[in-house]
Amino acid sequence: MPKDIIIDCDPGHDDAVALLLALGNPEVNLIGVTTVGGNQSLGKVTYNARAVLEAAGARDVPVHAGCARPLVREGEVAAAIHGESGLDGVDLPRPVRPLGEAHAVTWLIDTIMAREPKSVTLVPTGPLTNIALAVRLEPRIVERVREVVLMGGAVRTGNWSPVAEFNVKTDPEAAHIVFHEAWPLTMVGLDLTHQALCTPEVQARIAALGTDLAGHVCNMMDFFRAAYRADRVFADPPVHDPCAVAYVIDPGVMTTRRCPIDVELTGTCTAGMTVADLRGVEPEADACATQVAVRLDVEAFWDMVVAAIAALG
Ligand code: PIR
Ligand code: CA
Repeated sequence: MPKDIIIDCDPGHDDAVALLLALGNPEVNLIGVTTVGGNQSLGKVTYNARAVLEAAGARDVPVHAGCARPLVREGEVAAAIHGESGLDGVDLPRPVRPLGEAHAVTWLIDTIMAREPKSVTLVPTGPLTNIALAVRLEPRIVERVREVVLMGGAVRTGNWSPVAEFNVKTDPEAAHIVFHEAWPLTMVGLDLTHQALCTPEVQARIAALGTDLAGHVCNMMDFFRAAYRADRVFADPPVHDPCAVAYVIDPGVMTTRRCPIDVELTGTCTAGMTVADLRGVEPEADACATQVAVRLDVEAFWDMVVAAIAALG
């Protein structure tokens, strides 16, 4: 039985690949997509989410727009890395199906509460604003959700500050709420996702599929690579967000370490940092609900992504 998942995202080149992996892999069933202001404005990322689904032929997956800005702080976009549209470098078909009417937060709550307990996995790949609001509005979702597997945070080096990652750093108060709830939570942060590099070899495998969709992915990766190269840290772009989906599909694709994780809110140079307590022996699952992803099986990961794009035709 495939696992039901909801991706809460801000597409975004890597969010787009996360959506494709979820759509093309038989182990997961994408029951809906919610969007949040992050990489670009809410309007732009919501359009992009719909366009990606359209390009993948997924016309029946609902999209619901959520929060336009963080809970407390001013919004910040990542135009330097994702462009003015949030998904620069690719020309996707115009989405035809209308946007879902309900706000993402109400839709998330209603969907989770209406389904079998512990059947829905949440996969946030943007700032955690929608998820934080949902859990405050309806705390019972904590018990109903199967698990939360999110892309965000960093134990070691950040990307939006020396120690903080974009999704957590742009809405740390929301992240604080989400990390402190009792649901099982896996943090797939930069420590893991910086291993998921779209090398020319990987991209050649995607290009060789020869489909329109594979062509779109290659165009996205060309833009993403150029943007990352401008920073002169990465020769190839780390494709963050599909790593979280990959973990839901097969937890064996990465190693994890169980540990308490807190979110820094007040530090003068550390706001938005995820502070993982790695001291001492690893706690048991019943004593600690959070874990951090550490090492990726890079081959297995890209095999999964290529197979999913192939399956979508
Ligand atoms: C990626 C992102 C934001 C900024 C940079 N520099 C790179 C987006 C990705 O979509 C991913 O979800 C997360 N935020 C990585 O920090
Ligand atoms: Ca993202």
